[in-house]
Amino acid sequence: MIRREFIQRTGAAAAALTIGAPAIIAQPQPDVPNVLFIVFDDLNDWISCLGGHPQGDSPNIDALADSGVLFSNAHVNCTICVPSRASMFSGMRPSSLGIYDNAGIWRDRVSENIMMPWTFQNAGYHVYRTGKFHHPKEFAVWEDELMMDSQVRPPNFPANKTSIRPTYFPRLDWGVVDMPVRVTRDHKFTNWAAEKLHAGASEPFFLAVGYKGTHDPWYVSREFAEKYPLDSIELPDVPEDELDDVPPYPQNYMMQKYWFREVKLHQQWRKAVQAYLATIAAVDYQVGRLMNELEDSGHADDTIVVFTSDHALHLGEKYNWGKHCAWREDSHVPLIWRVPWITPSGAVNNHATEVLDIYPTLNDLCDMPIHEDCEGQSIRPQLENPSLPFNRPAIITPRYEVHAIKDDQYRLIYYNNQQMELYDNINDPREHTNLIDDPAYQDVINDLLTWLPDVNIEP
Ligand SMILES: [Ca+2]
Ligand SMILES: [Ca+2]
Repeated sequence: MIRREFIQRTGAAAAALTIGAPAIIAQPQPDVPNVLFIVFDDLNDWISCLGGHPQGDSPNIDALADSGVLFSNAHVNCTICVPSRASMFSGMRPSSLGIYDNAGIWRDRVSENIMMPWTFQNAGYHVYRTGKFHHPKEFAVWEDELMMDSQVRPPNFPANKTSIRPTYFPRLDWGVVDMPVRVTRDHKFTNWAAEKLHAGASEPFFLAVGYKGTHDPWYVSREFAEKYPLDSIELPDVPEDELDDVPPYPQNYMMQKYWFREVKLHQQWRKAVQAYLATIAAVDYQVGRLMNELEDSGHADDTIVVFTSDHALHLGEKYNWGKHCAWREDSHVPLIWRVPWITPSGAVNNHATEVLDIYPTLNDLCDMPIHEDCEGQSIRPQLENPSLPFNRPAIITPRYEVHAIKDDQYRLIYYNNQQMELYDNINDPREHTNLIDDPAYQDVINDLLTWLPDVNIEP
């Protein structure tokens, strides 16, 4: 089994690297490193190394984390696809771009010359892409690419056999399908990336692999769904009074309560959770295949691997469904770095950080200039010494003039009508209790408010 091979290999490598503590870096630095950038679509923290769901099972992602540094408290800067990716690939905050939803067009706001793949191309890299990277349209920067084709609709559509008809239909669908893994898009993305690696992709290369499987609708091959029998599925904990302390702004404008009501009304909650867990397992399998191919290609020792997701999502938490809010369910994503000549293996950094820093960190590691409007910062110090904290909180901007300030302990959410929420993530990791009206926290609130962005460009 491919995934087992990968775990065994990385396990052996990790053991070799961690004899004695601290871990010793074994690899010499290449003259010019390659980059493998893996971006998931809508993957939350339900992978096993983050533990967001007790049944999450992602042995290959875990093995990747074990071979590098896992940032366990990483957050996206916007909680929906287009603005999140525009921010991640420009190194600029959504509030500086003025892009807050999927209607935003980054080309109207910034030059392509500062966007990640162009800068790598300008630096002499060969840039390749498969699957979803920029969104919604891709551009001619790629030397070669495999487009993100449409998902195969199962013959028994809708797979959940319900009459759910919210505006989001037909995406609000899921189920077990008799579709072999080899016909899925993600499998083809892996095959294509493997071909690039094995065919002697011209070096240095920047290879972007954008897996789609965790974006709904969730159609899951039987072999992955069977790991999650329906009657074993654990549902998210949603206290009855959960929304009593949530201010009107998010309740009125930021929640897809209707979708969740529909899901429950049609007795689909458990089935959707099952399907999402199974899609994570399915895409995790692809990560294992991809990492094996990287090893077999001979590029593993001179390639930076960075792994993340464009945002997370709710499956019932806060009586909500989907994304685009300011809570942990929307912003908390996996972030893994493996830089064989820098990162120790099996290290975890638990400090709050933001994906905005990926771009300048890649620039730094590849000895490229960081563009002057970039608002991220290189986290090379944390890659070299993963116990180091960061010098600022993560800032999540789901909407115009709406920000969450996330530091190591707290999440302060500020809405543009000045309603706010405050959660203590150490004592209340699921953010059930809003502390905003408790005078004991006034200093904490005042301190976090100083991090609100000064610039808020209109959409
Ligand atoms: Ca997405
Ligand atoms: Ca609550």
